Amino acid sequence: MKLMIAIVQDEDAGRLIGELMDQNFGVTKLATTGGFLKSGNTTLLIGLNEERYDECLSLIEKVCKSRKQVATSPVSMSSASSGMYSPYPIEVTVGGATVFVLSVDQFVKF
Ligand code: 2BA
Repeated sequence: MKLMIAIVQDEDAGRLIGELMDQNFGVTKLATTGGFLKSGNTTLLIGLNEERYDECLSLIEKVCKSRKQVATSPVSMSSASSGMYSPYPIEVTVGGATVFVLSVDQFVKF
């Protein structure tokens, strides 16, 4: 058995959960926050049998779109003349999805 941890954008989460449920995957949704943008995203825990691994990954890839976001960089640039630090806007491409796959030693339901 595998545990898929998929970090997706909030905009894609509802549709992805719907499609996963339609295909009888078990899903748990967590409200999470990205460390870089410090804005909300969604983390899904999906426990599945190895035979369904490709099917699940394909669904995630199909639904989750990459998007550009403008963020104020947490990394500051130093101004040589003033010695002041000022944040500046940067564009980053977020997603489609960041997926970690773990092998599950044991799966128990009471
Ligand atoms: P955030 O940490 O808020 O990152 C959002 C996007 O900002 C990233 O998109 C990436 O394009 C950019 N980014 C992140 N760190 C950066 C840096 N040091 N310099 C420049 N740009 C940077 P994604 O890579 O698609 O990641 C989307 C979200 O997935 C992340 O949100 C984070 O919540 C999660 N994530 C990504 N990689 C991860 C990892 N190795 N471990 C844990 N979570 C991860």
